[in-house]
Amino acid sequence: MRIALLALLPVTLAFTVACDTDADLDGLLKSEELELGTDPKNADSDGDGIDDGDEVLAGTMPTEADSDGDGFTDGEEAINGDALNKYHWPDGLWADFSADADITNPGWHIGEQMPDFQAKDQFGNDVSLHQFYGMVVLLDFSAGWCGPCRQLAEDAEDHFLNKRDEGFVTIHLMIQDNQGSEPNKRFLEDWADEYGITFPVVRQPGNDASNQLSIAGTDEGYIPFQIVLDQEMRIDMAFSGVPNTPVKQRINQLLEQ
Ligand SMILES: [Ca+2]
Ligand SMILES: [Ca+2]
Ligand SMILES: [Ca+2]
Ligand SMILES: [Ca+2]
Repeated sequence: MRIALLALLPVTLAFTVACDTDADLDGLLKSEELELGTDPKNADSDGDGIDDGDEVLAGTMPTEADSDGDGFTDGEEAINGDALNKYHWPDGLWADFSADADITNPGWHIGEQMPDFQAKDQFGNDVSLHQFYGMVVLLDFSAGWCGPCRQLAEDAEDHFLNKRDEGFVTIHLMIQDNQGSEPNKRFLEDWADEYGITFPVVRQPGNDASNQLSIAGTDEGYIPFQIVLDQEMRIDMAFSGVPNTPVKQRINQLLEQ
């Protein structure tokens, strides 16, 4: 009897090892997949375009297509987004956090929450201010003919890239083109190209947001004019002039809060 049991043992072990395989070729054994909650028969369990094993290596969630909750799948973020940062999106696309917006004190004065407004971006797509709710926003009112505006634009992209992963976005709202007319899509493209800009460069036909700020007296009537919005869309600071060091200092403070 004892002899028979010993003879069986290697056979049982071999059977167990043979079962714990990587049948879907995603780099994870069946036992590992069962522990993770992934499907051992499907290499890409959450259907985001990245295999389960690669997700484990990258630190993203193999059971959640959009690991950081910014609306873009891990696969969509693979080329030039960041699948682990909700404020870092694929180039040319903006997240939409407008569903989070909690506006109880709307208005155009300092301390009030800036009402939402629609605009067109440099790609011809619609974008709205409240898409960036929960982030610190630098809203820059500029025009093509305005030399000091161009001076500020020189380092705008660097500033954006340095701070965006902390929850910061810049928006250039172009109120006029080089000739003082309402800007068109082509002008926005040229502005973005000239300064290497990857954040939203937008136009608002009728310039209602700019007009409302003037009526409220928040805007002193000349550009470059910049507004800092806190994470709750409150108009925290208004500033005209170059350089805009106080604006950058205030943005740093808000991001640290
Ligand atoms: Ca597997
Ligand atoms: Ca996946
Ligand atoms: Ca994502
Ligand atoms: Ca992201």
